[in-house]
Amino acid sequence: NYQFWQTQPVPKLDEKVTENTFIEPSVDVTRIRANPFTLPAPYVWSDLDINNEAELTELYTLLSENYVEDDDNMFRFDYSCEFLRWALLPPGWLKKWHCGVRSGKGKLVAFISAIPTIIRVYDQTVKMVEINFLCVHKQLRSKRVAPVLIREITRRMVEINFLCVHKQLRSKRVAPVLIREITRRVNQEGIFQAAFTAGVVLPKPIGTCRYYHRSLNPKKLIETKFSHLPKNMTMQRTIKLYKLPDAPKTPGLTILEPKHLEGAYQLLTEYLKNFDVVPIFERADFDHFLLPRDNVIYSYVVEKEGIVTDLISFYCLPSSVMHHPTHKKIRAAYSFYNVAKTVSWIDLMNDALTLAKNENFDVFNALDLMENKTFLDELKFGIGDGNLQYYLYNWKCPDIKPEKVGLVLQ
Ligand code: YNC
Ligand code: MG
Repeated sequence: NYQFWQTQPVPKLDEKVTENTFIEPSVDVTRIRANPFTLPAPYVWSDLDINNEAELTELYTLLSENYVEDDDNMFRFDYSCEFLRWALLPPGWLKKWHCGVRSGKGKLVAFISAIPTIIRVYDQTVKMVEINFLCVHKQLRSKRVAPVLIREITRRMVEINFLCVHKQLRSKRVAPVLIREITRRVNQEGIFQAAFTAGVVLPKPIGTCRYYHRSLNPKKLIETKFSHLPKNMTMQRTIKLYKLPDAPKTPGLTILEPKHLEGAYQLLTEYLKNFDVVPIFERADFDHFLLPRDNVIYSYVVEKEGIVTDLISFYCLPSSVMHHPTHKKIRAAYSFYNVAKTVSWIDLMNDALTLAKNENFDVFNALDLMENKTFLDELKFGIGDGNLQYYLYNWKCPDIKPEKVGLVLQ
């Protein structure tokens, strides 16, 4: 198992890590392989120009039809074009890190991206990339027929012989080629570590977080089977249970504007010192990721006499509802970076929920990281299914508990 991952500089799943250090030493960039890895014919590499509306739309289409789905294949992430521009064009972005694959006919069939970042892990601060949007078109994925055959033959308890899968059904194993190729392109820039998250378990998570969901529009969530009507509850009682105030309660709470950036930046930078894996934002990165953009990123501060004392932010990531006659999308807000200094977490995040409700979101999602466990129950969040695993590439460190994770990726 882990045919690919066992060849990579990552700890074994059962390894107990006590050091905090790289796995393979960095090498001189002149020694990095100069040529791209070979794709199976007739596929070819094709970097995407995210600033070009037509190419961005091609990426949007690939992801909206083939990216991450829930375990029951009812919902699929629907990252918007504006969101992809925000996530893929931060300060220091490179076109060669927007790595696409096209078919013989020129259709975009796979993608992987890297963006530059600085990550602090415990007491080590390391230049890294964040890897995201790994996607292979459904028709090109491993069909994984062999395991099904093996399971069936084992069930019948006969001798295993003549195991054969038609070539067209065999795994093209495109994902490992994408990962090796983006690694090569990142290494070419003198970077040898990466951070990423995934729903699947690979060797080896540095931490495991859980998603929680807070209904804002329970009727629609129930109609789409995102959630279900609790036993002994009517729709009317459920709607009442999740009702929020008409407006936020904290005095001085306002939309984050350019004049707040320096104060908000200092506030978050200081706050992130409390955690064991965090991004080290430079001012330009902070401005890029926190300045509000409609339908992408929503940020608010508490300001008193020009001093920024508290911060709220959440990003907008809708999901397509795959098989519903009328509801086509769920509009979800995802908690991003928040700091509660002069108000309680409960009061601050109740305002966050109210702001999200008023921006027409159907649900507010948060991971159980940083100090989030202090408000999830009280504010009526329910636990989600499945974990979000945090990974570092070519780095090993002791396990990090969710409440010590201070990194939120898109
Ligand atoms: C995954 N999410 O285990 P083994 S998250 C990493 N991240 O390898 P094949 C993954 N590896 O077990 P398929 C992975 N999912 O043999 C699977 N794998 O060692 C591993 N889904 O490849 C898997 N997007 O081509 C196995 O699989 C190998 O055709 C199998 O393609 C996989 O963006 C995939 O969930 C995920 O589009 C592309 O299923 C496809 O099935 C798909 O036979 C829907 O691959 C969308 C989806 C993933 C979202 C994400 C983070 C990605 C991180 C990648 C790792 C980066 C490493 C650091 C590189 C830079 C380093 C520097 C410096
Ligand atoms: Mg494949």
